[in-house]
Amino acid sequence: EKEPITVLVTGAAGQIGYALVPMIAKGAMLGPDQPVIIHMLDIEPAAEALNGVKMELIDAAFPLLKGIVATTDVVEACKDVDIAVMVGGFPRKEGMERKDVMAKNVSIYKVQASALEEHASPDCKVLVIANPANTNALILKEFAPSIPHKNITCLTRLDHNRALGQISEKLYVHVSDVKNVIIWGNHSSSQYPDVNHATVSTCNGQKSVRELVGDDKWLNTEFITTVQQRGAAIIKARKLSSALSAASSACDHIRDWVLGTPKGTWVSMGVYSDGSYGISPGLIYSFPVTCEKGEWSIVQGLKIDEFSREKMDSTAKELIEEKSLAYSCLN
Ligand code: NAX
Repeated sequence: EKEPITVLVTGAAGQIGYALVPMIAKGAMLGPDQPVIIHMLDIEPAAEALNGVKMELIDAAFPLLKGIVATTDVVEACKDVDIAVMVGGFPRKEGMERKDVMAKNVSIYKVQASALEEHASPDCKVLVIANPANTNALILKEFAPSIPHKNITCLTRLDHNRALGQISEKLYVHVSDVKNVIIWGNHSSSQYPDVNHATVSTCNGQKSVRELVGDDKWLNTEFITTVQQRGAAIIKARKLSSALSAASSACDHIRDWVLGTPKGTWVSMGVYSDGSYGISPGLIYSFPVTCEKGEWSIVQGLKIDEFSREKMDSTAKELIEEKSLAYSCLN
């Protein structure tokens, strides 16, 4: 039997946490033959609820689950962690300024970065989900300088999967036959869902999504805004934000990162920009990536038209603003 992999979930008593931990324990994140140990961190007011989640994990008798730690102690939570999924954060409440929310998250991510740096496995892979996800990931990177920057990512896979879902619904094809959409930029409504390189597998081979849809107007307007605003639509319908789809996409993100993307397929991940596609280095920006042997690389050489260029730059601009807001909270 394989050695267990230790996965930390912060904010584990919350909605996404509740959907995510059973998926991890069932092998949806690391594979059906990979034993796991789950560490769950939350804050003191949620300690009792967190313990309830632990009780349910015990009651579910998951064969792959080899250990559970439920704690409010950051150091205990981070100890020997191989994968850290950062779901905990401070949500924006009514009447709060953007800057105040940023300040709260900056201080949370600063502390958790240091704990990961000191106590996690040296090659720990980090996925930040809590919003503002890209900027929280950047803060984490700044305060955990000994964790390789390639190990720090944020979640835009949910947006990627939402884009696949919209194309599948439009074309009446199965979602697993659609691939290579791209989410560029920030996990916010400024993101740019791009279908220019996306394809559908048909009995006559791969066909371009743009040709099959045959409606550039829809693709350039409604499709984009539907994906950008999907989070808000879920809140309106459920009176709660997306949880099961976020948890499932987090599993997809880690699974593909660790086990590799299928040949000819890329996915979207928020990663540290190296200047590819003219995006300022030093931002955590969502790019198309392929993964092999536990490492992602940005897909190179895609043709970018003027329409895309403008949208890619405007979401980068928002990230530059968020970055300077975050840095102003450090002083
Ligand atoms: P919940 O409010 O249900 O859960 C958050 C949990 O985090 C709570 O249990 C809270 O006590 C805990 N927490 C707060 N501060 C903490 C700290 N310092 N350390 C550890 N735990 C802490 O929110 P939920 O719906 O689960 O969403 C979690 C985060 O995901 C939010 O920031 C949300 O905006 C973000 N999302 C990001 C998505 C993405 O694609 N990147 C999509 C889904 C989601 O909206």
